[in-house]
Amino acid sequence: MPTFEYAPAPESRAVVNLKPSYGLFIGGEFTESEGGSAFKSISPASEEVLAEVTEASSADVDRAVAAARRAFTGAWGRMSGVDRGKYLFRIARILQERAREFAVLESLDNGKPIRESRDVDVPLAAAHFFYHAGWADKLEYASLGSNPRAIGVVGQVIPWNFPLLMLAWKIAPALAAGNTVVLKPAETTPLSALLFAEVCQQADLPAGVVNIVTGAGATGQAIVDHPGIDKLAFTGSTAVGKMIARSIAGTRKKATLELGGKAANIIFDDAPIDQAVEGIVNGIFFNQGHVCCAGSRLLVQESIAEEVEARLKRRLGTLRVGDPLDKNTDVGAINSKAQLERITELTAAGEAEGATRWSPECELPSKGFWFRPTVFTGVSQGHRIAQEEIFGPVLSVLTFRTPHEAVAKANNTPYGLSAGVWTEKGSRILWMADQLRAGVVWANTFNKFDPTSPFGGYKESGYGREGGRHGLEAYVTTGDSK
Ligand code: TAP
Repeated sequence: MPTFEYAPAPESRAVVNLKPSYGLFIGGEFTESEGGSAFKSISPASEEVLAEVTEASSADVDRAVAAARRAFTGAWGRMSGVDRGKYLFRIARILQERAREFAVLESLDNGKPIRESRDVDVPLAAAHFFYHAGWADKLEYASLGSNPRAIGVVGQVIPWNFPLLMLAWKIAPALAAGNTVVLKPAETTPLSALLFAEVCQQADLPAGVVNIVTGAGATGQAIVDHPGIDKLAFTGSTAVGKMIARSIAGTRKKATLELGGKAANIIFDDAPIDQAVEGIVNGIFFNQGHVCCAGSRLLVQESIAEEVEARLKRRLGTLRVGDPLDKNTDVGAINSKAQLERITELTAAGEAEGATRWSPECELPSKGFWFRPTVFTGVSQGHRIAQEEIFGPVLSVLTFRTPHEAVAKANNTPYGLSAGVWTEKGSRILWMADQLRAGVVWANTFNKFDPTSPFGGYKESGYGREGGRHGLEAYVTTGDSK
């Protein structure tokens, strides 16, 4: 396979002031670990070490929970909603002011194209803080139940695919409702959370309201198991979500779990095909397919299958894979070696099970973790690539004849997070939305996100919603639920 030497553009790097090493953010300050160690965060596009990051020990998690408790029983807990809202507005504005820095850092640490971090991740993260700032003084008008108020100290564990955005989904509603937070970012993408800690300092957020503890799974487990945590919010794999549900069974901890997905993107024969092809590309190749709601299964009506496949392949030939910091890049790096291995293993299984594999010709950088956009045709419902979450730039194509068959195939996975429907018929959209067992159904579009709109899954995609009034509900207790 042809390769080329990848060197990140130095001028874009210059906007980020990376420190050689980062401590933990506890009680409003960056501190050293008590007995923990350190790990390196690397750029998945070049394998260059970006910074050394602290691996929090359980003693560090203890300190973070204690700091969060002090803030909750102290200044933050007593603060009016109006004043809490001012802090959230301030954070939102600082995120906007430092948008370029955040976008470059996110692309460096995660590998996603700068066009996406600049136009999606960072603006949406700011939008979440703006939106929730507005709720902070209106909780009693949100139909959340009688006397809605904060739950207490919230433990939050997030994945690596949208590091800053997942942080915003978690922290903004928690703070709007008056809670305090201990958050752990994923091991491979801790840097934007640490930059966010600087934003908290810049906004003068009272000490201990937000605490960031970096580390791997063991640090996450220490948060989950900590008796001082009142509520947990987890986004990640279904496997870890199940372990967490088992860990907290029988405790007083409330939890919301946002887990995996295997969405169907369903194209009917009356759909505008060029638009649908763009929707398919966006559905699975946005963020290298590292998206829980990615349209990883294309269900296309049999009568147009050949035409859609031909146009899709033509379009894929125009995608640019490479330097995440280049504004023309469409598909960036795979986030980690481990994830690349998982994608490689599952795609090999797709071939072994008899599906036909296709990728456009493209050069890949010689260093870093890369995977060519890949399409499998001739996929059967029982194939692993039709059932398991690949979490990479890999599309499995299946066909259907009737709407009932489309629904049956779309619902035939353990997951139920999202789906897309492409058709001119409004009545069919409504019928499909009713029949599809998916928390989000997009019509004639895909991967659209908005802070006002609740997001979450059915079945093994988890429980609880994030975003909108429904998302806020997970962060309050009411007169009826002490
Ligand atoms: P996971 O491996 O589950 O990791 C998620 C987070 O949990 C990471 O911070 C991870 O730490 C931590 N963790 C690992 N083991 C843990 C344990 N035993 N106890 C507590 N925390 C633990 O998922 P991932 O690979 O980062 O992310 C990909 C998955 O997230 C996909 O399945 C994707 O669908 C899902 N996801 C879902 C959504 C929604 S909204 N439903 C959104 C984005 C992603 P380390 O990374 O440091 O190991």
